[in-house]
Amino acid sequence: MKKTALITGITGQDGAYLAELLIKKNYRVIGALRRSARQDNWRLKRLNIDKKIIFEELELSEENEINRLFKKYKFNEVYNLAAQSFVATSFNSPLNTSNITGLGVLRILEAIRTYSPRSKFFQASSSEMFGQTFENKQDEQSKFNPQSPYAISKLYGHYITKNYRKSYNLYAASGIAFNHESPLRGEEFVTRKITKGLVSIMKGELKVLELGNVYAKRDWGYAKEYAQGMWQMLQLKKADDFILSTGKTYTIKNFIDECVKYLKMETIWIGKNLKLRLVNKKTKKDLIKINKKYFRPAEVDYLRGDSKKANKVLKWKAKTDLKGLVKLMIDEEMKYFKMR
Ligand code: NAP
Ligand code: F7E
Repeated sequence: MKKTALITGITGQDGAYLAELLIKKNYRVIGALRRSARQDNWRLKRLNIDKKIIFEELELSEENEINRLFKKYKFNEVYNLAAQSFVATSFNSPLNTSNITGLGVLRILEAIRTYSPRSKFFQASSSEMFGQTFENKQDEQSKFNPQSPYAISKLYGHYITKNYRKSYNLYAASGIAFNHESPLRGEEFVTRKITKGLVSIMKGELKVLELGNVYAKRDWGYAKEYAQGMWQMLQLKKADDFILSTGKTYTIKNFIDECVKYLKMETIWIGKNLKLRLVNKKTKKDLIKINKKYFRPAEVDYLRGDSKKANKVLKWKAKTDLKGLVKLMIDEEMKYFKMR
């Protein structure tokens, strides 16, 4: 019998990779998307899977829409990937973020409890929940200290998932994923902003790229591998929480250096902090500048995950390192630049 899976956030980066994986595994994939005038499903088209998904409308703030789906289908697995996922936006839209990223999780859990208690549930938790951390590496036991409305909403989603697991004996698992990137990453996130920005500069379509705090450190992995980890979390006998991470951490500045190296651009850094600039070695023209408008009201300075548990129990390990990730992202940036 074919398994049926619901993926909320099917139009996002992770939704696309997870759908690709489940289709390969012969699942019937129900992709939940919210109504939008400019729905083009570019990620699903790029992976050539847009025709293999059954689309259903679902707005995470609407309980009725969620319940309707659970009455219509019997889901073996439910992956909740939908969220207002951009940390910077969460400072401007804290209520919407709390409603979607936080309470949205509860709406789905309530639908599962009421209509489908045997469905296995995956919640996309986030390393942002650790926030300002004082530990060298963060694992499943580390203290949470969230720094944004986004992270606080994710923490609510994380705890309500644990609570429904315990109170109602649901199979409800949480994957605490550290940053994962890919050519399908949204352009507002810093890695994609950099790969797209630098390629546009090389091609003469952009003069200067403006960024915020390039001294922050992140543990960046490859999103496709993280989708695999999410699926593995729902194949166990008992639901649990797992960290997905690479265990390595780099500054945004390190990420830029890796990109510049791969693109063979002759550049040097001049100045520091707000005056920091990346300039063309020959012409001395600015290529990257710092703009205060990209700084956040509260920053997360350092994240580095410890995935020992996922490694031991799931046999999951991140394989792609920073260099490999940069190559993947820039190669595809170049390919689609040529095709325009
Ligand atoms: P993403 O690319 O921003 O995708 C978010 C998805 O949520 C999109 O499909 C979006 O639809 C949908 N969505 C937003 N608001 C919605 C609403 N009100 N109702 C229904 N759907 C809505 O995010 P991602 O990078 O794939 O991440 C997937 C999940 O993992 C998110 O929950 C994110 O918070 C979490 N996470 C991500 C990372 C990471 O590094 N990528 C790390 C930890 C946790 P539209 O296309 O219509 O906007
Ligand atoms: O920022 C700094 C910024 O927006 C990373 C989401 O997927 O991962 C993501 O959240 C860092 C921050 O990702 C710019 O201040 C500097 O320190 O790429 P980001 P994020 O905030 O880490 C977590 C795990 C999630 O759960 C989230 O959903 O880069 N930074 N300059 C900048 N960031 C952006 N976006 N733009 C800049 O110009």
